[in-house]
Amino acid sequence: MAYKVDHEYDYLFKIVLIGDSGVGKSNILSRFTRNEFCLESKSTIGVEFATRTLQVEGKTVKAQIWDTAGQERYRAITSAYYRGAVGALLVYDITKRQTFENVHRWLRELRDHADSNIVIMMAGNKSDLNHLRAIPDHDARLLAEKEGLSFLETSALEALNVEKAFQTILLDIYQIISRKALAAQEAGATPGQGTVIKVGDNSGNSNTRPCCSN
Ligand SMILES: Nc1nc2c(ncn2[C@@H]2O[C@H](COP(=O)(O)OP(=O)(O)O)[C@@H](O)[C@H]2O)c(=O)[nH]1
Ligand SMILES: [Mg+2]
Repeated sequence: MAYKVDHEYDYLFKIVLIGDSGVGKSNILSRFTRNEFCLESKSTIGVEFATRTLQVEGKTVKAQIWDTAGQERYRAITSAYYRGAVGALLVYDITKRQTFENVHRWLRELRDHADSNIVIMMAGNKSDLNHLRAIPDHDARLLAEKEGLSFLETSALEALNVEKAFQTILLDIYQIISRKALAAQEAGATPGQGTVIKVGDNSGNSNTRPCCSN
């Protein structure tokens, strides 16, 4: 839940990371929340979520970003993962066509399990591997337009567009809820009531795993 009551932040938004195994979800998360990157994949040890607090339009927003523990490999992500999520970062690997083809599957999964108003950003990760590119930027752009998604190519390795991807999602979410709050006010809701956005379980703390510990 997010209430405008805590001095620590104005809003708490749950965002889920989805996409095929190996596309770089966990590294996007560690890049965004800890500015770290791991060369080896450690999909067996999963974090539940990690958080980062940042400013969006002058408000303090705590992004609570959920990562899988590799369940996507077995197509076994439960609906609890999506519950309360207001944003999703759907990641594919620009060097692996199959991960792009599977974007449709992930969109279906979101449609089945997530809130219908969820903000979705598609990210073509590993843009640093341009010489191995299998998906032209143009193809992804067309798909994003058709499906009504935002789109960016990212590199967790080179820290390219990771920040921008999350900033864009958070800004979109913020604008949607601001509009809703305004509409509620105009409809005569009691002034002074905080905007409440359900974002699932809020135990508050980031639950991180060691990455690249040596
Ligand atoms: N070159 C490159 N490799 C990446 C990038 N992001 C992740 N990787 C590598 O891809 C592999 C899978 O990454 P991981 O974050 O575990 O993917 P996940 O299964 O989607 O969580 C690891 O070996 C990472 O080092 C990137 O932006 N560029
Ligand atoms: Mg992972």
